[in-house]
Amino acid sequence: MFLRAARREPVPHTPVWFMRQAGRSLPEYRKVREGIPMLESCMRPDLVKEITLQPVRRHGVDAAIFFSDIVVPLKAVGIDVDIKPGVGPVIADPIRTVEDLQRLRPLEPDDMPYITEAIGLLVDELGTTPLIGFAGAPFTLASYLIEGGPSRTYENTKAMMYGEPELWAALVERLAEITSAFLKIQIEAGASAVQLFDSWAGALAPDEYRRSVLPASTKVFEAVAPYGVPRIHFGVNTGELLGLMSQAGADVVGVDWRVPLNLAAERVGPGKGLQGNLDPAVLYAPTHVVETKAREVLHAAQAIGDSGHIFNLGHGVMPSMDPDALTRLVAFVHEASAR
Ligand code: 1CP
Repeated sequence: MFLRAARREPVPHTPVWFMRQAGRSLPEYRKVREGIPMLESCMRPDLVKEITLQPVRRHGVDAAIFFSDIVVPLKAVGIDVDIKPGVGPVIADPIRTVEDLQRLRPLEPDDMPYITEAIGLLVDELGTTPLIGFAGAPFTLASYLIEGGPSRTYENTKAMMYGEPELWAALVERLAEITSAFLKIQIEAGASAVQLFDSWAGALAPDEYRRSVLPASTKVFEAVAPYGVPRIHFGVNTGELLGLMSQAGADVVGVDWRVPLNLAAERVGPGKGLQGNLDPAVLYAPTHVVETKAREVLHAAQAIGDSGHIFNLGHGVMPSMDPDALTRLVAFVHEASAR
């Protein structure tokens, strides 16, 4: 269902999955992760398999998203990165100069045997449920590498982008190669779709995105095009960038909750699928409100016709969310969209 919708083929109902569906909202996740650091858990195929399957079992979503993190390939090429609880990715020595760039070597297929193994286990177990592979886009990865961790303002990132355009171009070029290699490893192991997360690209004005980010992200989409798997492109707060993110080469554009899908359809242009875009915070409201809002999303998606919509939240599941509300939402979307 998910793959057919991503290819804009007719579907009996709208498929649904949730960004960050695997993770802290689930008690069974907290249980298996107990005492195991985040990055270590990403390198243990048995755990990756179990955590990826948990939301599929519990919610009946139409796709699994591979349990990993956007910084895992950076770790694999030797960057000193850790994921700190309550903070996110932290880089010990940020990348800020031409010399620093030398530390970012290419990602080789043999660098991540644990990814290939985990995906192999998963594909066997998942049967007909597709597995979505993913990677961080060059801009979002660069923001962590340059800032040294999460940022609200991206001042060091933008200082390099505006002030040292050649260094910036070399950095995002290298990241495009690493990201392409990471996606290829996942597809070759059995992932049947990929999502490129440019989570923080919304910090940029369209002209700057076009100049400083679009070429590198386009390279990533071109690198995986020959595999023919659907490619999704998503970022938060990217209302003004949807046309450019579509242009980068996505088959499906992920939309956050700020732009109604009928408007997003005009921005991404003809022939593209849409993914989204219920405000995650709606899940904290009573069930009838969740259903009214979900119906509004389904209705707005009609702008692209009967197919091509993948229901999702406008960003990730939040740790304090009631998992039962998510399970109910999956059932509701299936029922309300039945054709
Ligand atoms: O200990 C924990 O449980 C840590 C929380 C956590 C989890 C569950 C992190 C730290 N990463 C992940 C897994 C993860 N990360 C997945 C697979 C799970 C799923 O989606 O079901 C995915 C797709 C990601 C991708 C990711 N990591 C993104 C892009 C998606 C998005 O949310 O926009 C980003 C920006 C990251 C960085 C990151 N990793 C972790 C955190 C808390 C963050 C964000 C920190 C920040 O605000 O910058």
